[in-house]
Amino acid sequence: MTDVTLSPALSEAEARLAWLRAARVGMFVHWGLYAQLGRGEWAMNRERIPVAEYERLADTFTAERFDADALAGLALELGARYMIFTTKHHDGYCLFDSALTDYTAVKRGPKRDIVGEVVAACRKAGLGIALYYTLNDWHHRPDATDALEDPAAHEEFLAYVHGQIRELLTQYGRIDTLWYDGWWPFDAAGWRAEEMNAMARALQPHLLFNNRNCLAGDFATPEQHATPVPGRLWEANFTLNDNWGYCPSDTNWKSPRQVLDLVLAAARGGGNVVMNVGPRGDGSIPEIYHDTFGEIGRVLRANEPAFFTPDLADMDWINHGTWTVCGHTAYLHVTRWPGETAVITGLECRVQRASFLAGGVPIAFTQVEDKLTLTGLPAAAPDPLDTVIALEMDRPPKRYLTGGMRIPRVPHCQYDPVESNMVGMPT
Ligand code: FHN
Repeated sequence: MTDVTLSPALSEAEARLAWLRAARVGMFVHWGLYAQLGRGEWAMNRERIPVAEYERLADTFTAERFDADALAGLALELGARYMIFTTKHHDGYCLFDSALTDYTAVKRGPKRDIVGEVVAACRKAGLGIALYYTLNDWHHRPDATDALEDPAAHEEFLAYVHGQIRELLTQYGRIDTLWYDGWWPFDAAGWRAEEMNAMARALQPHLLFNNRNCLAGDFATPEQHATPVPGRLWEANFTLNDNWGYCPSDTNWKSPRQVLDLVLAAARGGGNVVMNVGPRGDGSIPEIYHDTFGEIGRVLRANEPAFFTPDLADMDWINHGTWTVCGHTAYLHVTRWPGETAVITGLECRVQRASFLAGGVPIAFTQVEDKLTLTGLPAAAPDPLDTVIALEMDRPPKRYLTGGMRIPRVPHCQYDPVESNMVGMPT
C-alpha cells in the first residue's frame, strides 16, 4: 500500500484519505455465481431466474482456477495500488464466511473463504484492499421494498446487512475501504446508514467509506465516466468492456489508449480511476486483461511522477496530447507525435529544462515570451501509447485557458453556452 507522509496540519479525514488520494489507480474485481452463466452480473434479475433455481449455481461453483495471488498480480500489472473485491453482489451469494447464512463459498460450492484469500494476497502484494458489499440482496430479500410495509421484516433485513458488514470488518484484519453498493431500495434512514458507518468506523477507525449507502462518505464514485467532483476525492469506476461480470459475448473492449485517457483524466482532475476485471466462472482471468492492463502498467511505471501527481493541471488544451502537473513541473503526455519539432504557445511561466521523463534525456528548446519550441525530437514517438516530456518551470505551470487568446477584446464564452471561464474579462 502507498506510504504517505502526512503533515500534522492535515485534518483527520484528510489523513485517512491520503493513501487513497495518492493511489490514483485501482482494480475492481466482479466475481460470483453469475460468472458461470457468462451473461453479466445482473442475469438473475434481468432473466427473472427464481431464487431456488439460481441457488443451484452454488453447487457447480468450484473456483478450481481461482487464484487470489494471480488477481493481485494482475492489479500490479495494471499499476494499481489497491483492489476492490466483490464480497457479495446483488445475487446474495457470499464469497466470505458468514454465521448469518449458509449461502456462502465456505459452506456451499468451493468450501473456501475466497475473501480471506483475496485479503491475504493483497497484503502480500502491498495492495490496499477495498471490500465491495451490496446492501440490496436478491437472495435474502428478493424485493427489499416490501419490508417498508413490514417493520419486523425490515428490522430482520437490516440486522442481516449490518451483521454481515460487522463480519467483514472483524474477520479479515485491517481493511482499507468499505465499498457499499446496491443502495436503491431504501434511503439513508431506511438503511440506518449513519449507524452503519459509525459501527464500521468504531471497528476500524482508519476505514474509508464510499458514497453508496446514501450518505456522502469519504469519496465520490462516478461510474463509467471521469467527471471531476469539485472539492472532494472522486474515484471513477469503469468496465473494460461493457459488463462488470464475465460476459464472453461482450467484445466491446476499451483499447489501451482509451484506458490511458481515463487514467490521465483522473490525474488531471484530482481523482482516481478503477478498472474492472470479470473472471470466468472457474476463476480464471481472460487474457485480454493481461494484454491491456500490462500496457497501462508499463506506461505508469516508466513515467510514475507524471501520473501520481497531487496538483490539478491549470493548462489549456494542446493538440499533441494532455497535461499533468506536479509542483513546478508540467508533464506533457504526447499521444499525437508532432515529429522533430513541437511548438507550445500560451505559457505563463518559463521553461528551465526540458527532457523525456522516461530515461531523463534532455530536449533542446527555445522560448520567446509565451512561445516554446522543442527541437531535435525523434521522427517517431519513443512510446506510441504515451511519451512524457517533462518541462521544469520557474513557477507553478500555467497556460491560459481561453481558446488560444489571452484576454479577448470581445465577450467570449466557452464552446457550449456555459459561463465563460475568462479571468479579468473586459466589462
Ligand atoms: O448494480 C451494480 C453493478 O452491477 C456494478 O457492481 C456497479 C459497479 O459500480 N455498481 C452497481 C451499478 O451502479
